[in-house]
Amino acid sequence: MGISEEVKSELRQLMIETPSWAYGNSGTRFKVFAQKGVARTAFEKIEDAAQVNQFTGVAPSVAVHIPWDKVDDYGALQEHALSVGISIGAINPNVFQEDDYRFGSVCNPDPAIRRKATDHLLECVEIGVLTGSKILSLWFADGTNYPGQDDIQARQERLGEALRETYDAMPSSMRMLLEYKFFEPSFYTMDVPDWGTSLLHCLDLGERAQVLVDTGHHAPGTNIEFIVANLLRKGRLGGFHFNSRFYADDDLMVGAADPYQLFRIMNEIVAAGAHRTESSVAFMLDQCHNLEAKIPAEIRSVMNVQEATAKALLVDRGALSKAQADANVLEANEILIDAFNTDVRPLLGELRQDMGLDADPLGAYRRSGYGEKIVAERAVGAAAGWGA
Ligand code: PSV
Ligand code: MN
Repeated sequence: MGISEEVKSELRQLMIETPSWAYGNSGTRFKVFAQKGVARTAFEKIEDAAQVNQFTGVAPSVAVHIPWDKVDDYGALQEHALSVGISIGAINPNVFQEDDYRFGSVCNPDPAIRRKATDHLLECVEIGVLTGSKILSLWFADGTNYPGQDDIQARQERLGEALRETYDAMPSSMRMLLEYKFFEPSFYTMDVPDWGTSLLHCLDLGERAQVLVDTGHHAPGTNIEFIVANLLRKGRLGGFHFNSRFYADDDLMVGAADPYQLFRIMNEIVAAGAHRTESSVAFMLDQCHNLEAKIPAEIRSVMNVQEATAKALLVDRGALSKAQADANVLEANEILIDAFNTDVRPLLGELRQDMGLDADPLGAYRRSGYGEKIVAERAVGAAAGWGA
């Protein structure tokens, strides 16, 4: 097999999950700008996610957020997904948008509120079972704004208790991913601010608890690939929330701000073979398209992840190992840079044609008329969104 055939066959294995919330209206705390044709229901978000899969061929699942995607019949939601060629991916409980959660959810000093939050996590385990999902993806806005506001250690204990109860309720086919975020909405302490805290809880829980790395959740300058490498070594990298950021948790299209960082992350993934079908690392997007059209933005993002991965697959690993063993710093660095600077777009075009797809997913989507169709069909009724 020639190098490009090898790269293509590896690339075919990389699947990327898109988030239902990317298809709803979103914004900043200053303004949500409504877009025409935006999905009104969880069912329509799934139809939009199916478009991304149709044109890229590698986005076969959609993550849901509960209650944003709450429906009466989750079996029907799953069937709808299957009927448009995709499946329901990670279930994301939402315990951050009710007045009760002002001082936290599972870390709240009030046991009644902790009970309510944990019950929601348990409900999401059930929803996972009903929809055939294999991932419960947890993120907590919990934390404090002022020193002394609450007992840091007690909050960790409360968190551990809720996670334990939830973990024990999961079927053996389900994994729990625990996402960290260094600040926002809490400004003094977040209860899960970093990968160390997440990993400590995962180690306590068991093998099916793993860390989720949201690329926008680090202090500027953090070496994310180093975190990825360490979690991979220990089998505790559960997955990603890909997005890119210039300043904080900007939730912009992955690869838009710093394609070289995305390449360095995917280089660690490829080095460990974690892009392959047998890997359990979940490659998910977590983005909000406040200005740009949503479906093509998700298509673009999937393509960006594929491009970074293709470049990582082009790294000459044999030559790199030799240069590293010889402590040939310049040569080793050049090998990475050479791969990063390769234009992989023709190769990806070929791969798509091999898969029976259009070489140009964005052009094909635009020509399909789906964008115009949803503007016409969804003119009446309220668009989905989380009203930020
Ligand atoms: C929090 O900022 C976060 O990254 C979590 O993953 C949430 O589920 C998601 O964003 C909501 O947009
Ligand atoms: Mn996230």
